[in-house]
Amino acid sequence: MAKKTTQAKAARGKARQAQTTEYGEPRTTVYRFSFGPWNIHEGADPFGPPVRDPISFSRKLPLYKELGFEGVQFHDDDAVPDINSRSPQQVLRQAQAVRKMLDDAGLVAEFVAPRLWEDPRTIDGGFTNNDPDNRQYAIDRALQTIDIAAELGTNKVVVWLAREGTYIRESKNARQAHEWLLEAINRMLAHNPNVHILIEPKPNEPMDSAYIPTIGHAISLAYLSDDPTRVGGLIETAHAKLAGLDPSDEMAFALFHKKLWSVHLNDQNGLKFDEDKTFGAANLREAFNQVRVLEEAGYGQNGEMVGLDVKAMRTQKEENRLAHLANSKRIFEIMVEKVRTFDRRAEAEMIADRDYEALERLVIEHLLGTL
Ligand code: GLO
Ligand code: MG
Repeated sequence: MAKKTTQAKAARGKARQAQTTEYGEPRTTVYRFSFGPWNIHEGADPFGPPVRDPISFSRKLPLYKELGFEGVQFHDDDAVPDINSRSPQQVLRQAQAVRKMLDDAGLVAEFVAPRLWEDPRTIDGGFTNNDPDNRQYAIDRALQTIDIAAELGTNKVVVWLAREGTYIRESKNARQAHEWLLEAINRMLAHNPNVHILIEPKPNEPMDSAYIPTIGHAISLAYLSDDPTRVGGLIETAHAKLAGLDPSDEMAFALFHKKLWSVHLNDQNGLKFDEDKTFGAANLREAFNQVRVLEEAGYGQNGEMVGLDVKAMRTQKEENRLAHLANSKRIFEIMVEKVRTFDRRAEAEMIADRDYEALERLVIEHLLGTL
């Protein structure tokens, strides 16, 4: 009887512990998920043919709800195809039509990002292009993206600085390039007093060396801008790993600055091409730690979404073309449970005792479910 009572007490204690953070606050975050239309993908590599047929945006839209996603991430030309051949009024009209499609489907736009890497004028970069006409084109397109975002009902604009960097260092003046980047951000801030700019750092690919390779670089630029409260970041797991950094520490750094406004969770198996693997597929422990950092900081409680920038494997057949999205969401949710049920008391004791071998085993056995 006595044993039973102790067990019941322990179970109650565990349940209580599972519902509160390490600081005793209730864990209430209900996560909302997002992805971009580019995450339903043709599948191709530089050496072979596409393995899946492309599908149109309107056919992708109903899949969001079916998969349990609520947020749509956009490039400007995902919302407005042939963007360069339309007048400003036509661009806005098309954005309004997309907003209606979103409303009808019960979805929201999370952010819009100017696609500054596919136009011939941005081959050598947009904001840091050596040609002033090309730089102007990049700025105009970024400002137009802000207008599109407003029509779609979001104030978040993501800037992935894809081609802002070099294949050959001597081809650009890096110091000057950073000045141009800051100028572009200030122009965007001035264009609309509500816009929030999320810089998405990445160290390489397509360029050999990219400017603003980490979140630390992005945040230092934010503080130099005309309104630091409106410039923050989006961290992608794979990008941090390509920079040789731990994604959860990168996220913690941005959270400390209150500047983590979106994430692109995925995975990356070492220093290779940008793989955009299913979240947790390469390293479960790193996935656990990312979720842990997000959960502990209350990420998601101010409307931030859990974005999954994942792609189906290049050779995946048509039939299972959405599994990477469903699986990434599922793995995130399992990790939330793992974070909430981690034995914090044992952890605290082991830390106090500096018994890190025990702590390591506790983490691994918890993840394996063998405790
Ligand atoms: C590529 C990036 C890309 C961006 C997207 C939004 O490596 O991760 O997918 O996230 O274009 O700007
Ligand atoms: Mg990304």
